[in-house]
Amino acid sequence: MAKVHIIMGSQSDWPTMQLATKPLDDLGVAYECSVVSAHRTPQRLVEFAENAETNGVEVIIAGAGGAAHLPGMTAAMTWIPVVGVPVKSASLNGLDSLLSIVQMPKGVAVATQAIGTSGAFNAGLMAAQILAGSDKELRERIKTWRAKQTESVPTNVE
Ligand code: RP5
Repeated sequence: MAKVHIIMGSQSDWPTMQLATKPLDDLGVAYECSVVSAHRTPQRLVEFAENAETNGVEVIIAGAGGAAHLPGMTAAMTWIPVVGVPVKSASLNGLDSLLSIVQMPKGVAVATQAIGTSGAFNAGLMAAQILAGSDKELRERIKTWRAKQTESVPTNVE
């Protein structure tokens, strides 16, 4: 099974969460994606979190919007690192999602990213960086990827 699992609260989160797959594809990191809702499918969440270690998952990316309890509840049920993505919501532009995800109580950690597509992209990058701690080849690919990004930024304003 893939070491990275991307979960999201709804199919409607996919246009945002698919950005997380971009750096993973670029860096050759395998992943799986599922809809798991803390509110609408709570039992699916329990099963996912309880079986994640057995299934070989090493990093979980969890995105949700509004009352975004998915990342925190997942983190509550597993020691596996959870990277949280606040999905932009219709009513409050994702500020509700951000605060729901970032304000974790001491003792249960979620690595919260920025609201929306930047956060989703960086969640993929963060997952790769976590895995790179024990994967030298991936580490080198990340260094190359970062160097290319740096080179792509022009000095001159056109
Ligand atoms: C959350 O509610 C989901 O993560 C999504 O961002 C939001 C709205 O879901 P839908 O009503 O579009 O399914 O649980």
